[in-house]
Amino acid sequence: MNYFPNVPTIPYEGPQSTTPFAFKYYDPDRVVHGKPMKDHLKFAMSYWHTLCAGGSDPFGRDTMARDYGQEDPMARAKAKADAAFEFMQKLSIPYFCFHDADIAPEGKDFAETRKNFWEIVEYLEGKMKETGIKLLWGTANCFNHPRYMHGAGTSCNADSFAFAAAQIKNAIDATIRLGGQGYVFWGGREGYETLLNTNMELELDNMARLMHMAVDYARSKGFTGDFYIEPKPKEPTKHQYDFDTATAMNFLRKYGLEKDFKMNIEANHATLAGHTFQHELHTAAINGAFGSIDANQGDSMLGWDTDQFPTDVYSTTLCMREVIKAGGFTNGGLNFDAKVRRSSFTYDDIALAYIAGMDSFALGLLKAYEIEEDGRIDEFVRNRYRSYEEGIGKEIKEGRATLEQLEAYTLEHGEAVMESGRQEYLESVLNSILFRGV
Ligand code: XLS
Ligand code: NI
Ligand code: NI
Repeated sequence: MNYFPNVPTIPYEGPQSTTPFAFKYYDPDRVVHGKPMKDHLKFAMSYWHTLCAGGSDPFGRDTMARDYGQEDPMARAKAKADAAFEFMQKLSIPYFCFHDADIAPEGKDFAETRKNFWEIVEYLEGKMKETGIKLLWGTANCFNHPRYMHGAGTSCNADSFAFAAAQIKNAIDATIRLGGQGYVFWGGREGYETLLNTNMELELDNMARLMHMAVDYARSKGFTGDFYIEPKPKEPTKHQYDFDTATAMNFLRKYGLEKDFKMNIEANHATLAGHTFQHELHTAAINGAFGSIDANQGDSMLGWDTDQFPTDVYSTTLCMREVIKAGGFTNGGLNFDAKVRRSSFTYDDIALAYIAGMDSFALGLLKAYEIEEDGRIDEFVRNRYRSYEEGIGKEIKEGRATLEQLEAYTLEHGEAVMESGRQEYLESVLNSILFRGV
């Protein structure tokens, strides 16, 4: 069966190419700074948006056929897996990510759901062996079902908490079985609408208890990968507990989870929090928590999580600059947590969207290294802080200065002499590198 009949195996044709089904910048084996592009970028396909999402929104039903020609739910799940692997092979995508609920249908009770799930996990395992495609990370969908209307780990109802734990146990087992090096907690319903009905302290304590259980269990089963929190400030709940990286770091440190958890930063979640994508990546990196990336972009005109394919090359370049500075990915990668627009409803559109996203990050990678080689921006930043390299600045930086000493210094030296931050100049340097050759 061929689920993407018009989509060929996508070749690299170079920047001059006008072929829609060809990469213009992503050349998987091209060596960039000692490493093939594919190892720098570690692209992953999101099972949910790519194979499951049908295009519905609050005002309209699905626009896209996602039944893979099968009526029976288990037959459909297998056809969906076939489609997934056909797609990844054609696009040269080396990894995928999934929620338990993406891959297999829900049964009449948890026992049947679990049976369905494991049947498909085995099916995926076979496909992975056949193709060499790997699992980047796994997760459990603890937000869609009505039992999670009050939260999962932060639910007021202990049976909902228990159900979530049962799902998470199986999702961890599957992640380990399939060789995944990451396990994600995105706090879908972990937040609240009003303090009139909420015990925030208990909810947060319980969330931490669930995460500790997950870590203890996974480590006891030999999992050596990373756990990730995926921060998001709002949507679905008004106050999401994992608002942004700084908030999530505070939570991890309060509960002693910071050794096992890193961040999975999603671009659209960063912008919903009023931050840039770069800010979130940088905050994670300086806190030793740079982990993985959900690659997408929002729309500056819209205040919700549109999960669009990332095509803004400024953003992909600044992102890859952070990735390079953080030393590159270890267990993480670039997962396209992105979906085609409702009106881009054909199977071809999915491939065209991935090509656009992968090319944008490949270009971002090349441009990020050009920024580094150019050196002007890094040099400007270094020079801007030179007052901390000697004299009183050095005393401050090395922790020796006191308020009395600084008072005496100020009395002696008088007013500070200021220098420009040169933002506009630096933006023009960035443009000159991005559009070099015009
Ligand atoms: C939703 C999240 C979700 C996570 C995985 O906004 O991005 O897709 O990545 O649960
Ligand atoms: Ni995400
Ligand atoms: Ni999102």
